[in-house]
Amino acid sequence: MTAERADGHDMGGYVTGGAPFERDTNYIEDRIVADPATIRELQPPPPSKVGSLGYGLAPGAEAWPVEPGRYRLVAAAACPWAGRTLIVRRLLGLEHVISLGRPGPVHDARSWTFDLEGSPDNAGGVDPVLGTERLQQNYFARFPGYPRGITVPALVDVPSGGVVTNDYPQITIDFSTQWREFHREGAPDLLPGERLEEMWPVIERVFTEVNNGVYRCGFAGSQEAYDAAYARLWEAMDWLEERLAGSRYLVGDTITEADVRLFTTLVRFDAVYHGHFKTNRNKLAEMDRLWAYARDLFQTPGFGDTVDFVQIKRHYYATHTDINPTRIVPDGPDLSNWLEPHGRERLGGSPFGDGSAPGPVPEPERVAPGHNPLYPADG
Ligand SMILES: N[C@@H](CCC(=O)N[C@@H](CS)C(=O)NCC(=O)O)C(=O)O
Repeated sequence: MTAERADGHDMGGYVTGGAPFERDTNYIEDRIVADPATIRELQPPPPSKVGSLGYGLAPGAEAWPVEPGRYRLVAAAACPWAGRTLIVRRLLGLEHVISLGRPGPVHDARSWTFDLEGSPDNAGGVDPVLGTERLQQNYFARFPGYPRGITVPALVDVPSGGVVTNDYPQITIDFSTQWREFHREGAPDLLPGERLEEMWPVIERVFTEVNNGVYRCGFAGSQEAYDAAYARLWEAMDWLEERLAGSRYLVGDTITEADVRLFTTLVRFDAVYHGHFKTNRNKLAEMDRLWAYARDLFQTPGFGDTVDFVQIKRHYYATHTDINPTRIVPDGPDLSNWLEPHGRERLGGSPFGDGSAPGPVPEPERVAPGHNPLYPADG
């Protein structure tokens, strides 16, 4: 990050002095769709920070065709927004049609680098499919001098090497709706038609108050902004704690897109947000229902098996040098508790409804031993 960035953060990184944190939600809004001609005919979507369903292209955006093997998802395991795409890709079984490029956990002012330690994929610090060292090169291949954040997740067109979209709120929706032909057998319906009306307001509130709420605490530029952000976050956490009393999942009795979006924040909560972002009224592990719910998801194939706690901690503590100038990564907390029984089965429901769980994670994408209690260092 630099001071010249179009999103204006000016305190050497992520914090704008004296001000509340404002997320830059301007994306490359192109979409990869099953039927480009039809999508071009549909009405443009209303402004949204959570994506849209049933609408056409945003003004100025282009439609790209769904095509197996053509696109590469660049997703750092560290990042919660990228984490959504990793989970949904796996739940739907899209690994065989959309390949995965994995940057290391830390990026500098010039962006994410393909230097993931221990990954055979990235030997020599170059993505083996894209041939680039930095994701910035793929942004520049499409838009020379691209002035905004070089962010993950990004979908890259392999033949041209250019980024097609980094519009993460839309990417997972399009995985569900546009790539249907390539979903695995037994893939869950993460956007069930009969639940959408209930789901959108939940997704919206989870985004503004929780997903983004933790960042609002962490990157607050004044005591006042932090205090307000903290109160706002915990009001939403208390709402979720209540909401999860009667039903196993956030919306209904099977997993949906809403659960994916909440999970990526909850799984980072005690590991980083509680300390690094000062969201410390209490730990997630001290909230009975939310904690049991988060463990339930963690233990569901497709969720916990995408989580790399070592990369997550390293990313936050070493990248946000304005709030952690020493870049020291804390040793704690003990994360083995994610595997404790959750007891949520008694609420009924089942994660995949009429479908089935995804199989094991393909070997090259497996989280390294010791980075997640599902894959112990000595196992
Ligand atoms: N750009 C999006 C979300 C994606 C995002 O922020 N990803 C982070 C990692 S968690 C990133 O790539 N940051 C690089 C940067 O901002 O330079 C937003 O701010 O809403």
